[in-house]
Amino acid sequence: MAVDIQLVTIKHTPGKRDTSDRSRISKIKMPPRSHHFGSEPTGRQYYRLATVCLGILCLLLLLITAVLYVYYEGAISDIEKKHNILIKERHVLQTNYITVRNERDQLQTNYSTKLADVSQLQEKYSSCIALKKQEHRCPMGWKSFDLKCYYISESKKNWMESQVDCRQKGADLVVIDSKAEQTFFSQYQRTWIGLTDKKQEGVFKWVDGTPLTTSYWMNGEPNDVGGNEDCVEIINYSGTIANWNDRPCYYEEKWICEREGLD
Ligand code: 2F8
Ligand code: CA
Repeated sequence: MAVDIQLVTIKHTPGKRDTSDRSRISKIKMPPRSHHFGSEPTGRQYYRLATVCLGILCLLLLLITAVLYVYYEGAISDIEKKHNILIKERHVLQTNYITVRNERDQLQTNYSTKLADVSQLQEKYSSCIALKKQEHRCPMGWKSFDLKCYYISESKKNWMESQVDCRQKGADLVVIDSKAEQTFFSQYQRTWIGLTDKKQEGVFKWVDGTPLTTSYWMNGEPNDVGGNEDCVEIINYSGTIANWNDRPCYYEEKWICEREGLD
């Protein structure tokens, strides 16, 4: 702080009192006590200024803190809302995933079943085609069974005439040499088959000369009633597979012829 001092020259003569000294000293200019605009601030004014600045700073800090609090409070609330929405979406997705997985398992099971069905149908189709081909290999009006052709008569003849008719057709009375064949013909009643013991009583032979190995006699047969029963019929009264009976050859019955398929 500069003090404006006006220097005044005082001549002092010893022994002589200069009465004008006081008036002269009073002429020394002192700086003004109060600060006016444009002049240098005092210490107190500095303190006041600093206090005001600190107050403003505190207010600013308070304001910034409040703004940041409001801002982050809103942001956190938004994040929480989004988090809750995501949790719900995840739950929905998990439920959908389980549903889709179950549907997939069901479809796989259905697919396997259908695949098995298709395989079964293909097998049936193949056997149908084979049967159809086989049917084409039999003459008109003949039945096809297991690669052979069979004629089942509508009229009735005795056993010998039946065999003659079969021969005329290029066949013989049926020779039953499998269970399937016997089962197939069990549906017919009182029908001549190609089995006889005419040549030797009690020794049954097929018309092609082969001996009888597997037989399907009805219970109690053959009994050769009256000593005259040399020809064999399917009687089928019992409804079982064992349905052969020996009977006198002169009886007139339906008959079954058997022959190979056509080439
Ligand atoms: O027609 C002859 C026939 O008569 C009976 O059957 C209906 C005999 N059955 C019994 O005696 C059980 C057959 O053996 C015989 O061939
Ligand atoms: Ca008999």
